[in-house]
Amino acid sequence: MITILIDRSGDADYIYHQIYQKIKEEIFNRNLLPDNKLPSKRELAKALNVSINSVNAAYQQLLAEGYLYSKERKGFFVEQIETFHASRHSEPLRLDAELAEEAEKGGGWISFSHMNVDTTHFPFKTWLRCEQKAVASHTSELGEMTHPQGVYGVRQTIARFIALTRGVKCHPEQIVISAGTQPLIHTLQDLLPESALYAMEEPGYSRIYQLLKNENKRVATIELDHKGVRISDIQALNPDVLFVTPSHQFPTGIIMPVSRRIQLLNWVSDGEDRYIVEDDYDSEFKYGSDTIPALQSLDRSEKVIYIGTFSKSLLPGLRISYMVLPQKLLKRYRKRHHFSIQTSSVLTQFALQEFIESGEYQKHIKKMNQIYEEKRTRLIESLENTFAHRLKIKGASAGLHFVADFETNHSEEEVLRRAGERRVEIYGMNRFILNGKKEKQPGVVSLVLGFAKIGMKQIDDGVAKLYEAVCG
Ligand code: 76U
Repeated sequence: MITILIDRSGDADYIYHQIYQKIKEEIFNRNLLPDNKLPSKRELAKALNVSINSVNAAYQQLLAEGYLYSKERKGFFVEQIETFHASRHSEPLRLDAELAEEAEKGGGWISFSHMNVDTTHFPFKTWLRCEQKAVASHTSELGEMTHPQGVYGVRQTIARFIALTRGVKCHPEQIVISAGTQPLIHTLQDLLPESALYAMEEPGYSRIYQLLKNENKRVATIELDHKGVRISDIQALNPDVLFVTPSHQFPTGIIMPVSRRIQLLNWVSDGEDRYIVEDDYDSEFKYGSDTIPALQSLDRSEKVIYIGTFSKSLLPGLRISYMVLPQKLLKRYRKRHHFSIQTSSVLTQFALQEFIESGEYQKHIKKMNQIYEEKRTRLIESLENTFAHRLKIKGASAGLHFVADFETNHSEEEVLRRAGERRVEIYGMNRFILNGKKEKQPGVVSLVLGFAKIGMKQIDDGVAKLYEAVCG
């Protein structure tokens, strides 16, 4: 008979679970061997002074997991199971030090990160109302599998909206929604030829560069002049796919003038399988003039893949981005991805639809344009007052960040470390150098200054700390 010491104290585990655990242990320890018969439920219940129900529940669970088998009118027997090859950890599994994460950065930080948005002015109540409405109007769809490209009605809303605000021409059928730009690029590279040569702006968006490298794609970089990617370099390199951020080059902030846009479109239309990917990540914010229509709006040969996101205009935490596929690529998508499952939350998609259709989105963008404009102006003023001639600001007429060159005796690494010691969150240009060949100007460090998250009242303090980090 198996001996089991039943713990009957108040905080002990359920009795059936104690029996189950003990029998399992005995099987692993080889005290109970394959085909050994277990005591009958009645016998064991009596021996342990527990109810038959408890023993039955333990046996049923062991049966369900495959530790036991039963024979009619004969009882329960130990199943034939393999022994483990590896010996058991005697202590609880310890996390390797290099994998350990810090739970929180702690408070008191001033953020010049280009990756954040202002959440203090986000209309959370309105958003929650849109979610409520979405639940009420689309209850059954929330319990179903939706289209791999995203909910059709939501795509209709997005198609109408980007036609209006960005001049993007497309049918809802061409839109693919996803939980971020990276998964979209991941899908896209799968639609393009295996051997395609990709070209990216230098400096540029390293998370996409890295993603393509990880996929073993051929990726080259193209240097910028004051209008954006250099057309002569594109012609010399002859890539199949060109990534650009024409509305506000990431991270330098160059706004590509129409002359360069037309050159790019002529280049792309001259090659049958060439494509341009337009990453329009922060075009909602433009200071001093209206927003500039998307490159896709000028495309006459269906060669531009337009990518948009709600990460800057709403919240990065929503995870809603989308791409507009030219029909040729859409056909390939439909063939290869009819089995795929939409990654973005359906509830969030419906809430977004409600948010846009009710006019709240436009209202929010208008308000945030003003708020960001004020922060941007104040930050530039503060930087100029503090750094005077030791500073040069570039690319500040759009988006939520700009680049500034600082005269300093420190290296970029030192400046960032010194900023971190002062609890200032900021990123340097090295983050955006993709293939590492860029020449550095001695005595100058380029930093990317995001102004979305910082509070108006924190700006002077943040700049003073930055001064200590750069010039101290
Ligand atoms: C996004 C560029 C160039 C797209 C961006 C961003 O996935 O839609 C930057 C960094 O939220 P998603 O990405 C939007 N294209 O800069 C937004 N910024 C990135 C995400 F925060 C990070 O790593 O430097």
